[in-house]
Amino acid sequence: PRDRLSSSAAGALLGCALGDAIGELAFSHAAEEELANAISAQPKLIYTDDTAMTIALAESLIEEGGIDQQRLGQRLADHFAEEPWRGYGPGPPKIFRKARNSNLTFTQVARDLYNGEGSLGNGAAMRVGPVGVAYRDRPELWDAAHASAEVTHAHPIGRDGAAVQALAVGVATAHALHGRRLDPLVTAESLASAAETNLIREKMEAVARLLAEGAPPPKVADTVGRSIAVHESMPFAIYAFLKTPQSFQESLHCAILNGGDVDTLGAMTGAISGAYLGIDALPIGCRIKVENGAYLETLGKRLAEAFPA
Ligand code: R7I
Ligand code: MG
Ligand code: MG
Repeated sequence: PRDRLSSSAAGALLGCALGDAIGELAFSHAAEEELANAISAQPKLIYTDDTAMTIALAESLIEEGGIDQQRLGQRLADHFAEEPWRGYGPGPPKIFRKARNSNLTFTQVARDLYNGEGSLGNGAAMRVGPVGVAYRDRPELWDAAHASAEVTHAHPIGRDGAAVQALAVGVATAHALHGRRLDPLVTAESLASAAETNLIREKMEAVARLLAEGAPPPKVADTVGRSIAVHESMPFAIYAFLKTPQSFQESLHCAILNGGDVDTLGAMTGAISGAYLGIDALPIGCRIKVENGAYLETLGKRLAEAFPA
C-alpha cells in the first residue's frame, strides 16, 4: 500500500503537469496528430500557473501537515514572485499584492475580489490535487479543500468546484491505494451528491446522465462548458477522466482537444487520472520531457510519506 500511495501521489502531480503543459500546446494544435508532432518537436514540456500553484499547495501540505491558510497564501505568492510569467489569472496576483501591502489576511483580501463576491474562476480547483491525495477517503478532505480554496477563491462556486475536484482526486487515490476498480457512473453520481451548490450539483448530474447515454465529447463539452469559470470546466475535466478511466492518454485527449481553457482542463483531468493509474501509466516520452519532472516526482513521494496509508 505504501508503494501504491507513493505512485498515486507522484502520478497526480506529474499528471497535472503533463496535462497542463500538453493542454497549453493543444491551444494551437487542436488535432490529435498535430498535437503529437508538436510534443515531439518540444525539447521540454513547459507547465503554467496551474502546476506552479499545485507545487505550492503540495509543499504547504508537507511542511505544515495540513492547510494553514496564511502560510499557503505566502507560498503561492512566493512562487508567483519567482515566476510571474506562468500565465496567472488576473485575481491571484492582485490578492498577493494587496495582502503584502495591507494588514489583511489572504482570505480577507480574496473576499473583496469581484465586487465582494469572491472569485469563481477555476484557479482553486486546478491546484487542489494534493489535497485529494493527502486526505483521500477521509472526512477531513472537504474542509481542507475549502480552506485551500478560500486563500484566493471566496465565491461559493469557486470553493465548491475545488472541493468536488479534490474529492475526485481523493476517490481516484483511494481506489488506487486499495487496488479497486472505480465505477464511472457511481463516481459521477456521488460527486454530484457531494456538491453543496445547486449549480455544480446540476452540472455533475448532467455529467452522470451524459456518461450513461454515451453522448459524444463535443456534445458534453457544449452542454457542461469548458471556460475559465470552475462550474464550466471542472465537470468536463471529470467527465474526460470517467469516460476512459483506464487510459491517461485518452482521458487527456478528451479533456484538451475540445477547446476552451485547455491547460486547466488538462491539469484537472491529468491529476485525477495520474492519481488513479499511478506514475508508471503516464506516457514515458512526455514524462521525461516535463519541466521539473524529477522534483514533481519527489514532491509526490514526500506528500505520500507526510500523509501515510
Ligand atoms: O481562477 P484564476 O486563478 O484563473 C485561473 C485561470 C486558469 O485558466 C489558469 O490556467 C490561468 O490562465 O487562469 O483567476 P481569477 O481571476 O480568480 O478568475 C479567472 C476569471 O474568472 C476572471 O478573470 C474573471 O473573468 C472570472 N471570474 C468572475 N467573473 C465574474 N464574477 C471569476 N470570478 C468571477 C465573478 O465572481
Ligand atoms: Mg494556466
Ligand atoms: Mg487555464
